[in-house]
Amino acid sequence: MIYSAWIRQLQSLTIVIFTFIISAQTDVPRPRGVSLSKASLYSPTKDFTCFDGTSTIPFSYVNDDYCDCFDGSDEPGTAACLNGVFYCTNAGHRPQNIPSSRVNDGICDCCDGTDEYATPGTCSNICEELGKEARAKAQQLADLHKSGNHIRLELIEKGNKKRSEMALQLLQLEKDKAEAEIIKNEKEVLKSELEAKENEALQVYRDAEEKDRQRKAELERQQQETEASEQFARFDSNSDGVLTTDEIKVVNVFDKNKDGEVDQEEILHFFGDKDSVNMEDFMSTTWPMVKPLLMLDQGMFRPAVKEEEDDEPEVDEEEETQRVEDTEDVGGDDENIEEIPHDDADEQDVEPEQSRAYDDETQKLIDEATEARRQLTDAERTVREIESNIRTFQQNLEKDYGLQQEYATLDGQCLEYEDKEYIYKLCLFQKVTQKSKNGGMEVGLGEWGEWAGREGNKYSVMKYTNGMACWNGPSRMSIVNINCGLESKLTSVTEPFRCEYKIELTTPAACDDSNLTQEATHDEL
Ligand code: MAN
Repeated sequence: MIYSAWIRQLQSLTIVIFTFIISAQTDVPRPRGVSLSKASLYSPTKDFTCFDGTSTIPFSYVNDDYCDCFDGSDEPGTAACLNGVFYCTNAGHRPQNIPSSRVNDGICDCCDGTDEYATPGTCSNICEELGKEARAKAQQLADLHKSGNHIRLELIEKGNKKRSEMALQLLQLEKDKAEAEIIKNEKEVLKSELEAKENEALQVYRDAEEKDRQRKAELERQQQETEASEQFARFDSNSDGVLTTDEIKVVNVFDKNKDGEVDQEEILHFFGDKDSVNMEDFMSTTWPMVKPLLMLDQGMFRPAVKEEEDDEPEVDEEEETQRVEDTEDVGGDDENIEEIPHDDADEQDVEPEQSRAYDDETQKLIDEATEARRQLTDAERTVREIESNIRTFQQNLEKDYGLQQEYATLDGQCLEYEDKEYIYKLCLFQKVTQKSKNGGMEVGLGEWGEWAGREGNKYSVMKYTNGMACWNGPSRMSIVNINCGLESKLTSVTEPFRCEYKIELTTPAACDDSNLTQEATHDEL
């Protein structure tokens, strides 16, 4: 306690030095490290209240090199508080706020050297010099913005024109769409009408086809029947109308496993549990099992032969037009197996619809319906194309092209940048791509996303997202920083983080005088 009281007394002595050193650059008396705007908060005639309101201390405690306030507001001119703020006027250049912990630390932070007042001579005042440089730079920037602003104004004019033209075009497209839809509806009606007629005419052909199919099926059935009864007669050696096990035992084709005899198992297979089969059983059960074996033994299905008429064929032993030798299967004799008759005339009757010949009237109806279908397809395509154009126009009209449409004419403009390895391409408001100079495919580094500048300067940064997936990582994306320049060009492309690209773009669209003022204000601390 004694020690701290002694320190406090000692510090009081320095108050004169610390507290009442009035800034040389201004008439307003204020403690060291206090800005003009805060001077009124430090009144030597009153106690001082910490900025956070937590305590009130005698004014003599301000800048006494002892930290009394939690927020460090009592020690703006010393390094006593870790969180204090020291203000340097930097006359001739920009004023600055530095952490008061840097006061008298041997390092010159302020260009006027006031932060190192304990060791006069350590820091010289270089504010004039810096200020001059900064002013020259600012002037250059102002000049650039001024020249660029002319171009920007042109861009604004063109941008607004483009947008109003687009709005008009959109209106026109809506009208076109309405008309195209009327045409489409008409074509639909026409198509239905003509297709109904076409269908009616074709039904005649379809009916004929169906009749023909049924006739052929019947013919086929009859052929099967004839064939089966012939074979039955052949196997039924005593011609008693019943095929017995004894009769089939001597016919090789019933020897399914080709072991030289027709055994019980084989008889069971062909006759079921019966000792004999009549013609009816034979046709329905035995013949369908025997026929494939017979044909297999012959080594083939027989080639087609001509049939006299497409009527029910009258086939008997004498009239058989062709016979195929069957030396082994049917009892090993020379008996022939009749070939399955084939209706040659049928082939002309059923042809694929496309190649079928129609009568002139039907063909005319088909042609008219085909043309109506084609016209409807065209009309539908036209509507779709107009709709797609409408969508594009709507999307473009919804895009944010800056406060005054200054970026509108840049939409779709592509700019390239080459480094050692890649060629980068930014198509504004569309996408960013990267192509290796060693070949290979183009890699998408992002599609137009949004403006992403900080508050108050939204149009200074563009974000392109959802690029090609990074190997084992997220989608590639690109950030485009925009600065004023007399022409639109990319001045640098880097990849500060893997698959995150940083692009510097200059464009006259960003040469905005009011922006410049904002920036300048921002720099004034
Ligand atoms: C490619 C390029 C690079 C990227 C890697 C990630 O080589 O797109 O920019 O860093 O892929 O695998």
